[in-house]
Amino acid sequence: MKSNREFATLAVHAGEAPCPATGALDTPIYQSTTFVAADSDEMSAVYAGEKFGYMYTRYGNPTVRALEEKLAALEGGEAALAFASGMAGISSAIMGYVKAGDHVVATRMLYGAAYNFLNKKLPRMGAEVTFVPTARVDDLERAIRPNTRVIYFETPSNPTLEVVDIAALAKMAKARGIPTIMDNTFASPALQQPLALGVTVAVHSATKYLCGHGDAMGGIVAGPKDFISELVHEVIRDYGGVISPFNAWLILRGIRTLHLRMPAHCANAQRIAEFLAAHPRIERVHYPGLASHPGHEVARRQMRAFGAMISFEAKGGYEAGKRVMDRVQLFARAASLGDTRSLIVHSASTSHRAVPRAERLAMGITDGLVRLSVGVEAAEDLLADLDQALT
Ligand code: LCS
Repeated sequence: MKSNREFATLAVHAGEAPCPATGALDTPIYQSTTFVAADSDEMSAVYAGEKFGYMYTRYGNPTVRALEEKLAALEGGEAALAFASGMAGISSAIMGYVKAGDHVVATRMLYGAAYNFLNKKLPRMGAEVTFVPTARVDDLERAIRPNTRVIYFETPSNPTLEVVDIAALAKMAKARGIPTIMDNTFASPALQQPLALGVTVAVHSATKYLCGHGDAMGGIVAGPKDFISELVHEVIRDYGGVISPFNAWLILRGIRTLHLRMPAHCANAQRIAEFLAAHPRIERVHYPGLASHPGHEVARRQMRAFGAMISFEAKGGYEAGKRVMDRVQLFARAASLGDTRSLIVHSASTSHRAVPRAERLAMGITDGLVRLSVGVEAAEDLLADLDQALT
């Protein structure tokens, strides 16, 4: 849905309207698996797609629809589709394009499960994937083959915060007629608008900033109407990764404050990144908001603010990283991100413990790497917590 309204207005209103039957202002949770037709002709018309109507929640649900319309508006896409989780959305979006015999180009710096899907599941279906170890558009272009069907990437990336030049990559791919899929989870549409920069399809773990409160899983795919319609008919109906109406409602509620939460997250993150960069116990800080970050200039061009994910390397390697995670008192030792509460993980001993060390190091995940998801608490309290944990 394209609209001239400002982002904040869309975050509050898009996709939602008072219930015409009861006047309920908030979108009801249509906790129903099935919907009744007036007669056989009406049901037949709905099944045939000749008449709009709900039949069965895996095929569509009014609460889920509200979430999809809100996201289509926020991402500036023609349409959007909600899924049970970010991974349900990501795998479905990729399967929406790729078939046996096709080739995919992807950046190597990806969320682990997205990498595994591309690396392990797609080859089983007869497709090939080339992973490019840098964020450079030239390197991605060199990996293209005549049968490359899609380019998949993520920026800023999880957990090393690499930045890809979205407009440059989209332009190169478009010139070669190859669709692009971009994971916009770390930035959210409040900070970064991939479709406006030329990307074909934006995907999200709605579990993160969109929901914002760490209480519901969800995924979003936003892009061209034809593609979304194909996903509805060819992928979600048969693979079944549909979101529950209650989770869709929680995420809808979260999104209404996305434009208020993101600046607070980002302001805290900027202060923490600067504090860490000057700290004697820290080797290196990865945050696109620091002038020293290799992607800083590109991030400045394509992001409204630099996000609230930071990773840093504690001096002293594995044990030092683990110690910081063990000593924090306010940061929660937890996976996930995008919560109002600040979260911390030492990657090598937790999320990446199964990845062989050489492979992990090649991904930039050093022994001492610690990832922060900076919440919306008072910055002073977060800084004091990190300071006491480091010293
Ligand atoms: N994309 C990114 C960038 C992510 O960080 C995640 C999850 C996903 C997709 C998948 O979304 P989900 O299916 O979980 O909704 N990231 C997680 C993380 O860093 N720790 O735990 C989950």
